[in-house]
Amino acid sequence: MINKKFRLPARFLVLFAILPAVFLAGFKIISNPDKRPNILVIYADDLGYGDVSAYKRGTLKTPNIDELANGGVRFTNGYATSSTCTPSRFAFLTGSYPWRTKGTSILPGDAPLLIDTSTLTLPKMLKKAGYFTGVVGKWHLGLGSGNLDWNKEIQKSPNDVGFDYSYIMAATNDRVPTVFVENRKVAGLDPADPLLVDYQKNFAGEPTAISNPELMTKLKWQHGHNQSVHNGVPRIGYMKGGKSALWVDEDMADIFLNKVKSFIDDHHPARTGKPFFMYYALHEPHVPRVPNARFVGKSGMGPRGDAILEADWCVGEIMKKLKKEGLLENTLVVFSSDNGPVLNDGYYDEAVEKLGKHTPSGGLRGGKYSLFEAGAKVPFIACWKGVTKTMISDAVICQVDLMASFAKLAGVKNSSPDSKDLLNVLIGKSEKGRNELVLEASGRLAFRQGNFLLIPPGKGQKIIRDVNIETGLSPEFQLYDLAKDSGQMHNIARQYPQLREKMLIAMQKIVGD
Ligand code: NG6
Ligand code: CA
Repeated sequence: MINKKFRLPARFLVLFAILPAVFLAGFKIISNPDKRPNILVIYADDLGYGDVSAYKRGTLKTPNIDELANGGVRFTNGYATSSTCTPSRFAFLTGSYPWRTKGTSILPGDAPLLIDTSTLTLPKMLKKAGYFTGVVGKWHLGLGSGNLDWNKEIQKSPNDVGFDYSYIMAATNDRVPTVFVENRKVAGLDPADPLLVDYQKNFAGEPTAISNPELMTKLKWQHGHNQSVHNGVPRIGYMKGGKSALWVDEDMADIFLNKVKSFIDDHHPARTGKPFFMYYALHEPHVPRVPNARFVGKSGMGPRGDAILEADWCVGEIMKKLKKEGLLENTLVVFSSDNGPVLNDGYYDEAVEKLGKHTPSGGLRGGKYSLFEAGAKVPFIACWKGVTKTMISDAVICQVDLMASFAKLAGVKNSSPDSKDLLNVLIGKSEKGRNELVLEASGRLAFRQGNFLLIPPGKGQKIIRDVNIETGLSPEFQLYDLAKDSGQMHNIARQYPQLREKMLIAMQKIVGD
C-alpha cells in the first residue's frame, strides 16, 4: 500500500497530465514557422508624398493604396534613406546607411552587383529564418562582376544576396538593356541573336535617337536619354541584338504583377509550410512613363498620372490575390517609395503641363535628388489585417529599419548596423519611432533629430535646372523646425546656434568626420 504521505490529490494528477500537453502545444505555436506572417513589400519608383490620395495633399486618386492606408498605419514621417533609387534600395536591403559604402549612387545598367555577397542582407536573413524569398520588378543594384556577358548565366544576381527567386529589370526602365532577367538568365533570349550592351560607345551601324529621331514614335527625349531607341522610346546606353527578349513597356506592369501572383501560388504557406517574403518593386511612375492602354488618359494628368493609376491598380490586384488565397490575415504588407517625385525627368511627357492642381511633393520642399524633405520623405504604409491598428502615425521611421523590424517578426537576431527594430511602430502598437536619422542626396547628408532638420553647408548648384528641383544645398547652415515648418521655408540656424552645434556633433558621431 502506498504511504498516504505520497498520495497526490486527484486534481493534481489531472494537472500533471494536462500541463505537458499545454506546454508542448504552446511551444509548437512559438516554433512553428507557419505562424509567422508572410511579408510583402510593395516599393514604388519616384512616387511622391502627395501622390497617394490617403495623404490628402494632391488631387490624384489612388483608391487601392488608400485602402491599405485606411486599414493600417499611415506614416506621416516615413523616409527612404535617400532621394534616389540605388542608395535607398541598398539601405532597405542591407540595413546599412548607403553612404557607408562606396559606389552607392545611381548605377548605370551594366554596373556590377553593388551588394557584397558576404553581407547579411534582409532577404538572406529571412531565408535563413525559413522564409521563401523573392524579388520582382526594378533592381538597380547591379549584376555580375563587371564586363557582364548578358548571354551567359549571371553569377552575381539577386539570387546571390538572399533571393530564392528573382524576376527583374536590371536597372531602370530608361536604361538599357530593356530585358527581364529571371534568376540568372535574360528571359526569352535567343542564343542566335546575342544581346550586347555598352555604356561608352555605340555599336557600329546601330541607330540612336540622334541619328534616327524618327524612331521616337512614343516619347521624345528632353535631356539625356538620346542613345539606343527601343519600342519608340529613346534610352540611356547602347544596346544591340537580343530582339526576342526586349520588353514592351506597355506590358511591364502586367508581367510583374503576374510574376508576383505566381510566386504566391508557388510558395503558398499552406503548401510549403513556410512563410514567404516578396519584394515587389513597381517601375511606376519613373520615366519613361508608358502605361498600358487601359490606363491611358484616365488620370487627366498625362502619362505620369496614368502610370500612378496603373501602379495603384497593381496594388489592388495583389491585395485581391492575397484575399483570394486566404492570406490577408497572415501577411504584413508595407507600401513605400524609393525617393520623392520628379515631373520632367528627361522626356517630353507633359508631366508639368498637365499637372493641374495636383501636388506630387504634397507641399514639401524639393523633390527627387533633393536634400529637402520631398527627396526622401515618402508614402509609407503598413497593413496586416487583424493586427495593425487603423491609424495615422507621426513616428519617424525609415526603410533602413525594415531589416531589424522584420528580424523581430521572424524571430531572429538582427545584426545590421543602422537598422532599428521598430516592429511595434510599424504595426501601430507604439508611436516611439527614431529620434535620429541621416538622410542622403547625391552623397550630401542631412540630419534629423526630433523635429529638427539640419543641413550642413554644401557647395554646389541650388537648383538642378533640367528637372527644376532645388538640391537643398547652401553655403550656410540650414536648420528647420519641421513641427512648425514642414515646408522648410524658415531657416532658423542663425537663431539657434547652440542647437545647430549640438546637432552637428550628434550627426558627426553617427557619420564620422
Ligand atoms: C538620371 C536620369 C533620370 C533617372 C535617374 C535615376 C538623365 C538625364 N537622367 O541620371 O532620368 O533615370 O538617373 O533615377 O539621364 S532613379 O530613380 O533610378 O534613381
Ligand atoms: Ca526612384
